[in-house]
Amino acid sequence: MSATVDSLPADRPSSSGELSGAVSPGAAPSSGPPVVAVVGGGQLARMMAPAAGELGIRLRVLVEDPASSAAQVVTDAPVGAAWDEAAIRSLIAPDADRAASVLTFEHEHVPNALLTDLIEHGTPVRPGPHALVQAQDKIVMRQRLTELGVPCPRWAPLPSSSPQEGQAALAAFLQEVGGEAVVKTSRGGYDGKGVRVVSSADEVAEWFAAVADGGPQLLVEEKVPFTRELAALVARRPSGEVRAWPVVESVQRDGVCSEVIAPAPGLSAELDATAREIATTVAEGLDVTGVLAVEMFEVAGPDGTPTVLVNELAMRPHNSGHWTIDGAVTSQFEQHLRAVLDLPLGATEPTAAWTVMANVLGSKLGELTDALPDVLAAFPEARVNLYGKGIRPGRKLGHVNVSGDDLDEVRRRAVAAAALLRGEAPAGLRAEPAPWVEPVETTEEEAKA
Ligand code: AIR
Repeated sequence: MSATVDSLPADRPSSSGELSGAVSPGAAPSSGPPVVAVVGGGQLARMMAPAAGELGIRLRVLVEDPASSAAQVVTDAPVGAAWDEAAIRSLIAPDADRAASVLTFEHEHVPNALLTDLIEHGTPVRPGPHALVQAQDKIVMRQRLTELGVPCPRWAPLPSSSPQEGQAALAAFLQEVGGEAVVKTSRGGYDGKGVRVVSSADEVAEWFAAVADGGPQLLVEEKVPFTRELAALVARRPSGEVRAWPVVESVQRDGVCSEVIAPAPGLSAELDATAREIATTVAEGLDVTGVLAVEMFEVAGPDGTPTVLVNELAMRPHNSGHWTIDGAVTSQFEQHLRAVLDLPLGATEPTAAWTVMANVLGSKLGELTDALPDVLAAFPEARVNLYGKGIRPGRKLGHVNVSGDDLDEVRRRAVAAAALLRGEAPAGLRAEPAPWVEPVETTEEEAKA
């Protein structure tokens, strides 16, 4: 069987007499470090690698392509598709001696029937398929959240019996909510894909046609008049421990997250606690293990006091938590590894008054690293994280974290650094030193060089 956390080796003298957790020559593989198998080779798997390295945990990542983001930094990265049963079985146990301790994911597009079978045959799968289905299917998610009493926008599943019936139900919902609503595909969408704001049922005619062809069912939600978007991030381990990070504000552009401000400015302690409680209720109610991101709308309640409605769930590290890499005691990537291995969770307190994360969405540059000389010179305090991905318009290619005491300044600099990486140079940028960075004296010769 796999090396479970229970069978982790205690420190013991190695043959050289030193204390070591390393596998001694000839030791049974089960006494080696835990191996976390991850399905998906994008940036989220890539960002697990530094945390795994620090904790001495091995990562084995199923990548779509040998050049994918995670394959560039993880040495054990077999190539295969997330829907390919043989590839996932081989990821878990390439041979009898190298069984993974646990299987986890960096996206939700995985076959649930296989996961159930793996669990029945003794492989821990975290989060489990009974939880994951709520992040894969928005209708299942809305039904369950409604049962749990979690506040959600008004919603309805759209019948898939025929395009006419579906369109009629959508027209009735539009009338009920007053003209505009959001139609979503129940499965397969992310980052603004599979989501459309409509004011007439004709605007998604081709989606209804796709449903008739066997495509995923549709649902409709009221278009919430939100004041801003928030995200509550928690981690839960199988033995029940849950930890929540401070609630953040996420700024979206064209349906894609462009910035995250941690903690959410001006959020009352009450609403921060409410949002964390909702995320904890969801994690416990859905039996989520690992990191759970709960995206929320902040809306004015009946008496004008701000309150929240749940928008989406993600059961994996999430874009709204990238700030934790540089702005919290424990990053979401380390916490996810701890949680899926059922290790004690780390502290979630912020390490700075403010951290702002700015995404690099697409770039005019041929190669992002070409901007490093400029961006690192102009923003020595910035934590730049590039994902090694091919450049496409709007694609998440990297992010920048900046922390500090002055929110306006922190935000301005994170956004400006991300702009440089997108190949857009704000005028006069290089002339501006960071206000909190001591200017370095340069000699005349150095200045000329
Ligand atoms: N991802 C997963 N769900 C949502 C997002 N953004 C991350 C994962 C996945 C990658 O984005 O890391 O592998 C896919 O990015 P792209 O740009 O290829 O679509």
